[in-house]
Amino acid sequence: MPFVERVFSGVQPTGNLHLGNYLGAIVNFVKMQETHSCIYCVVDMHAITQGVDVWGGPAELTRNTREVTAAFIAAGIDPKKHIVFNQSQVSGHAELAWIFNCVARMGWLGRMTQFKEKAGKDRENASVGLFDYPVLMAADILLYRATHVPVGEDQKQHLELSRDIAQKFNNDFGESIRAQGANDGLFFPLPEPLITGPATRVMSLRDGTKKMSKSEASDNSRINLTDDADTIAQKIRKAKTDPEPLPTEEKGLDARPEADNLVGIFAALSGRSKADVLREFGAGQFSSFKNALAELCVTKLAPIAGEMKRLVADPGHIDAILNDGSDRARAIADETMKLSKDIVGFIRRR
Ligand code: AQP
Repeated sequence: MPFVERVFSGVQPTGNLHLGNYLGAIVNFVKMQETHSCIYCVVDMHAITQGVDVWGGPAELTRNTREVTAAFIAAGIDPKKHIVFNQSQVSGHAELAWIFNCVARMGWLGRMTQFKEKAGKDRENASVGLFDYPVLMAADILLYRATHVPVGEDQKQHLELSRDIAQKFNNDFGESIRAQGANDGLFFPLPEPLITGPATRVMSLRDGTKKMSKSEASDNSRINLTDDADTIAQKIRKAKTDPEPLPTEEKGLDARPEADNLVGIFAALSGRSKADVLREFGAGQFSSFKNALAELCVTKLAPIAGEMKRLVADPGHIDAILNDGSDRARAIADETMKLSKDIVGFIRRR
């Protein structure tokens, strides 16, 4: 493949960052830094795709943008070695999204399950932005010609759409791409999703069949990254379980979504396999397992919460990190936009 390997991923500043975001995405962001050049984005333009009553208005958006940035850094992302920035500071995201709007097909977007879930029955009233969300996401990734995208399992379908858009752009403009000097006619890579680890889909603590989510009304359904030790312990103690003791083998978790979820969380936080966790806790009561899980959660998350608190207390410092990251992101994005415009045939100032 002619592309330099590069990682891109994003998190929406929509409040209530939770254990699912952490284990499904942020932990992998941190890991990828060791082997790749990484770009991590606070996707504030995605955050406004639902009604203002949902995302909370300007002050809330600003606060949440700083909080996600703080979470990235507190979790171990290095904004000097890699790039951390907020999406709206780089206009290329919107510009490339427009070109991709003209490449993507209505039918492709109509199949996106996240839109169907979020729009619900009242589709006529959903914003155009919510429908178009996956096209903007493709632009986010391909603006940096990123090759690898660490995400939770819920984003798999959107990643497939990004690949379809990249492929159709390469096909539609193949001749023009070759005329720009790319002999193989490939301008955009087909980005690969990295959906790894034992917690790619962390489920609600109240219902093991539903994804842990920022927007779920019950705060007891999730562990927020900002929760204190007592709140974490209380939420784990209250987590829904079934009356059976834990199984001794992994296949015993089949058809037991709540037990499977809690064992998966334990495994992910401790860096062990589910089988290994069951070797220690299998056949025991949930109460003792829950005590151990609460302790583990507090040990892993309390330092992150403490560091986030320290960081958000200094908004000037956070904004400086975002400004610096945006400048470096823009330098890469401008190059892609310049070439994309030439490929499409837009006249630009030279
Ligand atoms: N429950 C989850 N388990 C594993 N990974 C998850 N992610 C989200 N929820 C889980 C991953 O976190 C990253 C950032 O997500 P996002 O903020 O961009 O979007 P989201 O999926 O909308 O987050 P929520 O919590 O699910 O919000 P709502 O309530 O609006 O639906 C992504 O990589 C995502 O896969």
